[in-house]
Amino acid sequence: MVKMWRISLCVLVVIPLLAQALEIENPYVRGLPPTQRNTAAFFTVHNASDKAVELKAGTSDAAERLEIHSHRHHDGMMMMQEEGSVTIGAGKSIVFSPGGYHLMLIDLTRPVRDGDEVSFSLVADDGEEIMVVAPVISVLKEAPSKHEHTEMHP
Ligand SMILES: [Cu+2]
Repeated sequence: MVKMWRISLCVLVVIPLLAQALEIENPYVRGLPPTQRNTAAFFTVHNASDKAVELKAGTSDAAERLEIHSHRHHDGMMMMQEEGSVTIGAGKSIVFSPGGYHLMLIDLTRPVRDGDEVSFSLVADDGEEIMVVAPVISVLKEAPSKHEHTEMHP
């Protein structure tokens, strides 16, 4: 009984700490042919806290490194550009989606096929690491994007 009590106390204490300020919704990783060395992850990140949070790329079990990228129009072309971080205002969301912000998985360490799972993380400015497990969805199943044809990378 003592053990039981300890466990339930633990649950009571831990849950409020796990009520993260940041919520990752609808994550997925783009599945590409195995010849591709890089791919991208997409998701919506919501900041439920009352202060802005700065997010940086963390690590992944499927890539050597991660970078946050955005797309910019430059001389009529869509170019992608590395962002050191993104800041999400209090109560706000940022959508990572094809043609916009995305988390690049660079130098894949294993194939990422449709139906696989990939984990990746994001790191908040307070040092908290947010772990995400995302399904891989083939690029062929992705909803068409009006920017798709001008993207400079997979
Ligand atoms: Cu990119």
